Amino acid sequence: MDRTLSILKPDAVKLDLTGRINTYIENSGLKIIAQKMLSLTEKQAASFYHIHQERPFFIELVKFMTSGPVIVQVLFGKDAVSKYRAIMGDTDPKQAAKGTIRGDLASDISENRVHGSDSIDNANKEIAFFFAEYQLL
Ligand code: IDP
Ligand code: MG
Repeated sequence: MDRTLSILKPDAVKLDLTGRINTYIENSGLKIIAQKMLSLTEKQAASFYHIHQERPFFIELVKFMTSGPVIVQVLFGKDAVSKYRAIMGDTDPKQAAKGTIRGDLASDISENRVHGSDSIDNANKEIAFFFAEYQLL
């Protein structure tokens, strides 16, 4: 069993998609063991996404992630990291399979509804980040 860090991004909150997204998560067998609505500061968003700081979309990404409240979650279960990546679907919703969160509920690569950790190591780092900033767990 392991844990992964999920963020329902500002677009998901704005469009009232959080209940539907949680249904995808719960139907996959993953447990939502922590969940908190919060607003990221620019500093927090930039720090969270620091691995992308050289990418051309970095400024746009930080602006988007601070454009409204998000819901940060910790998901728990067997192979939680890879299972959540699978039900999220491809980063680009146009490439994402039907039946996935992004395939069904998103259309734009920059506003793709959800974040999920991409490795167990990064999941632990991301959970620790939100614990330190917000006592999420
Ligand atoms: P991931 O969210 O599937 O792990 P990453 O490559 O880690 O994808 O990118 C982080 C986030 O940056 C994406 O979810 C998306 O919001 C944004 N992003 C990635 N690629 C692009 C792009 O080409 N244009 C605009 N935004 C992008
Ligand atoms: Mg990523």
